[in-house]
Amino acid sequence: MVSDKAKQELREKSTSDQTDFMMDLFKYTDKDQNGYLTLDEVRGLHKRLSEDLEKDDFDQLELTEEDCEDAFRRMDRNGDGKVGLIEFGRFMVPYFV
Ligand SMILES: [Ca+2]
Ligand SMILES: [Ca+2]
Repeated sequence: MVSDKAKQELREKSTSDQTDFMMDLFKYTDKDQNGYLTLDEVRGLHKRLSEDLEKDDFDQLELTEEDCEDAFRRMDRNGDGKVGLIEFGRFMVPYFV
């Protein structure tokens, strides 16, 4: 599961609403709930979004499967093939400011 240290770091870098949003998105993406995202899970998020959202909303996202792979590689800073909450948070925070 997500460590307290990771949650702490997120809280310091973002407002509590943003933290909640990121935590929810992280949990939503982390399908097996082991506290790390894999490329398959990020690809799975893409698939689930495309199924959950109205087609028009999804088209507006302009999110392709290649974008997911690209985003995953950028999130996985230490290149171990897993993205923890800290890596995820560091990737997400710039989009909120
Ligand atoms: Ca996982
Ligand atoms: Ca990593």
